[in-house]
Amino acid sequence: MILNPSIVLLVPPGPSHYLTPPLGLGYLAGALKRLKIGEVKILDSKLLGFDIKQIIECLVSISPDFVGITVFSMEVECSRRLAKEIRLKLPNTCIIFGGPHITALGAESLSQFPEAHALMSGEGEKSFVQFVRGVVNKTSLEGIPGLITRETTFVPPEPIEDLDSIGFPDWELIAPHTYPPLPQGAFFEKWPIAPILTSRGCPFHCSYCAGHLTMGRKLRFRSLNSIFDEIDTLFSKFGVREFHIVDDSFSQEKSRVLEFCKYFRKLPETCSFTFPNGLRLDTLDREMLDVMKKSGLHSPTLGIESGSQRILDKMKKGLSLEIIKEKVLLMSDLDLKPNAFFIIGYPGETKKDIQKTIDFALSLPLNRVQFSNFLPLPGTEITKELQNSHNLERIPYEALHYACEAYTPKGFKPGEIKYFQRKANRKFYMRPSRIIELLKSVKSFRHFRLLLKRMLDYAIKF
Ligand code: B12
Ligand code: SF4
Repeated sequence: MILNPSIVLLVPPGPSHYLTPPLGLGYLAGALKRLKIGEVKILDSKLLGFDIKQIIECLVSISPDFVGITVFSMEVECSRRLAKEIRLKLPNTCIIFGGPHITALGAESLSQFPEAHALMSGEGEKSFVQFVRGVVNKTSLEGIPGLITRETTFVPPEPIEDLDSIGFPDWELIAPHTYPPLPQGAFFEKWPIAPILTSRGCPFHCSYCAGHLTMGRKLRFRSLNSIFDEIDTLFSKFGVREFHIVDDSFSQEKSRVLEFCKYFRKLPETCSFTFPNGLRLDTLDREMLDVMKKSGLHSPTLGIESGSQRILDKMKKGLSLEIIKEKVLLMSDLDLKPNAFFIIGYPGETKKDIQKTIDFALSLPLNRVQFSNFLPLPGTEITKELQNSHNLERIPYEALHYACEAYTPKGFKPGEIKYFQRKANRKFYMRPSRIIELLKSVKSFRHFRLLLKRMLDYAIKF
């Protein structure tokens, strides 16, 4: 029996430019720590700039009993190679995969990861603890929600109803100040930054979104006390001054938002917060936005997605162009400097629709935008539709990244969607007002260097 198992939770290398503390692994480490299970380490190979060889060297020096790897769909290939190497060099280490890709594919991903001993679908805080305990104590692994192995019967994952019961991420292991000043969205007001999750789930049905696969459609809230405790810890122990709320649906309950702001304003030093993943527009009103602005909100990102009503309807976005315009103008009026996400190349889209999206983006007082190419993410409604209608023979996992053309809609030549993406970016950013604003948003020489490096990398790779 292993008395005090050594557990390494690992972020695999990958093509993404994003570098933020891995909240999911932080939560898993927090759950293990609270129950005093094992010696846990988080190895963020993106942060360390490690390739597979360096990861293996590091793992060999630790010789862990368990390696838990988080996988996004675009990282399947390198995660598979990584597992192969781990199995070769550390044959006694138990390898388990989890994260959005595993959750989307379920048991189907067993064949993608033949070296894995187990996979975990859904939220992992409770089930991963049960799994580690089961392996360590050599007890049955049957009945653990979300666990996928070649030997056990699959029981679907169970959403964690009482979010307070799982506590916080283990921030010691993903300390915000160790991450470079290049968060999601690349710009910020204050530093250091911590991502924070105040709720899980989203009741909407956007057809391209995979969020509900892990977090479900039912909104589950943490108590305000628990959120404030975490903010206090991050503020006083880790010096965090900006909070990036990564909820899928933060603004759904107005009274909760107002309470959150009331507390946030009382922090001993002025702090800022924002929503880098997208804030639902229809739930926002002037009072809420005004209070959020006075409490430290800056440049929230909005999920606008399209300037064509026809495409918005196809996406099941539940938003009209009029509402979008009204809310963006309201935000601009309050000097909130909104940013926005747009999707280019959605199935069924025409060149006219794309032009409408570009024109719409240019017509709005937006601060920054991201034009992403449409990603047929596994398990989403639109991907299933494409598969069922034989319009997507194979999901190109390695291309499931906003900069790649992972899908070319009918009526377009391969590469044309990328061309429109570049055109949209050029049209938006090559305006004096945007260039000045971007330059004004650079915080330091280090920030400038990192931005430049990312831009060059982007130009070379994509
Ligand atoms: C915040 C966020 C980001 C952040 C941080 C991501 C990170 N590394 O944590 C940033 C900005 C970096 C990001 C980037 C991208 N993202 Co993102 N992101 C999210 C978002 C909104 C929340 C993720 C989060 O923090 N959740 C909270 C934590 C607690 O949950 P979690 O990370 O899923 O972890 C839990 C479980 O998955 C599981 N688990 C996770 N790992 C492991 C490992 C083991 C061993 C076990 C047992 C369990 C386990 O247990 C954890 C605790 O419950 C989700 C939407 C959503 N609702 O899930 C999209 C989402 C995960 N992102 C998505 C995508 C596509 C991307 C990008 C590829 C998009 C792009 N622009 O190109 C990039 C690239 C990411 C990368 N790998 O570098 C997709 C993923 C789909 C897929 N099949 O891969 C999602 C689902 C959104 C969508 N579009 O539908 N993202
Ligand atoms: S895109 Fe946003 S609003 Fe739509 S279902 Fe996903 S998380 Fe919810």
